[in-house]
Amino acid sequence: MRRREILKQAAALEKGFDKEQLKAMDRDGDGQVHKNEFVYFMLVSSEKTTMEYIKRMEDLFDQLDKDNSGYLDEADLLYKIERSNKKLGETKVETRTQFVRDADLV
Ligand SMILES: [Ca+2]
Repeated sequence: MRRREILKQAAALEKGFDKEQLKAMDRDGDGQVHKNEFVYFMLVSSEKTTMEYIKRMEDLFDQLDKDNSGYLDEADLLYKIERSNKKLGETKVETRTQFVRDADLV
């Protein structure tokens, strides 16, 4: 998209959004435009980023969210620690698990 088109789109967006634009923003198709969907749309339409890059970041999030809760939290951290423990061997597992308990992460 060229600068002229971007400025034209920005001017149009300032006036508000029509039904088609709202539909384009609604990535998950739940009929509502959430804040992140709005931000993605604005970033992509102003060429600050691409949908491909956003998709890559979403995939990275999914990889980090080991328990598929939709959030990154201590459980994901523990999963990562336990996985690295398996690589280090049984003795280290006990030590690290105790460390995690002591740190109130469980
Ligand atoms: Ca939505």
